[in-house]
Amino acid sequence: MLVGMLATGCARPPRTLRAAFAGAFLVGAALNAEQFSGRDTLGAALVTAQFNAITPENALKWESLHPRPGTYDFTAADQYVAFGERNRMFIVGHTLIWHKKTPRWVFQDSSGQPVSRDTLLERLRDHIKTVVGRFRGRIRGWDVVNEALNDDGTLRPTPWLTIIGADYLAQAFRFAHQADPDAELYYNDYALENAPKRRGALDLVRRLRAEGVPVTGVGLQGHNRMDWPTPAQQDTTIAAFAALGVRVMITELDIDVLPRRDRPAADSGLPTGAPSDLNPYRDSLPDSVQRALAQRYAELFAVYLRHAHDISRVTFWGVADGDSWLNNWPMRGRTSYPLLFDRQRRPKPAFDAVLGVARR
Ligand code: 9MR
Repeated sequence: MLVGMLATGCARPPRTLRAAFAGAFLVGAALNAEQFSGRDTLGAALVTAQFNAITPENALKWESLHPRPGTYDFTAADQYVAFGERNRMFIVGHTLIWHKKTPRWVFQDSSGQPVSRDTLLERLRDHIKTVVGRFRGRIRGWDVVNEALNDDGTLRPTPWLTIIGADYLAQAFRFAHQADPDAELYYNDYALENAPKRRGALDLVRRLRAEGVPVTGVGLQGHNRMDWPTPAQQDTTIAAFAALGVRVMITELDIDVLPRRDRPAADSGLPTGAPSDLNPYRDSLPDSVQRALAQRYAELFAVYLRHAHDISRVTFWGVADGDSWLNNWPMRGRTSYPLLFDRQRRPKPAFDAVLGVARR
């Protein structure tokens, strides 16, 4: 009977994201050390069942890998890559250049003065050669430059820009290409769905490619809200980058259901136990919001699927709600619900809604 059902196509449709979107795009998740070390057994099991691509949430940032001059620590990075290889996953590296999580020494000499352009370029070359070279042929795609743009589309005034100059991006991509000629190399940023920043990123990537710089993909991070971006903005953005001839990826997907108003400083926490309109769902998510989140995920996945030809991967920024950075942003101590699996690692209605899109 069962065999007959399978043969006639009446068997139950896939219950995993990786199977549901096979043939369309990879579905990935950002992993923390608890997951890729296997200490979080439930989390690790969910990852291997559901996903076929992984990104290290923090383990490959400069500060984690290269905390002091000449000192590299690959303990966590090696474990991350081994996890991906054991489970035959597409392994992403994140990230080579960022204005955050880069130790101060990188930009300073021994007396605390800014280093010269040549010194900083040499430090960058050494870092990229060492890190990308170590995982050559194993890490298949790198976020080479992360978040280099301001909201208005101009280059963000980071020490990379002020010390090296605007060609720091081209240099980073070239160093990465030398270290692993087969790796895909990405520019990754958030809020590219907003027109001014999108224009800046399109110009940047177009210019780099015209100069022969090996940029092969663009990562749209996808830190979304319930009302932003609209499906139309998402659609236009994917189409615009695809038209440049690069791979497009959704690289850090989540949807924030919590209110954003009256934003205190990022490092401030909520008073514990305080009733707060900034933390409205401390105990659970009301059904109405749960349904709205499911609907919103379905709406976005419908756009991704329409662009399956241009999109190579959709990666969630975390596995289950309890893991998400959004519990601590823009202030610490909130209870956030941005992903497809709840705090007990059970699938939420949003998970079924996303699978439903694949079946349409
Ligand atoms: O989720 C990450 C969080 O655990 C870190 O504390 C933070 C700083 O390193 O970075 C978070 O990930 C960011 C990613 O690396 C780049 N895009 C924005 C992500 C969310 O802040």
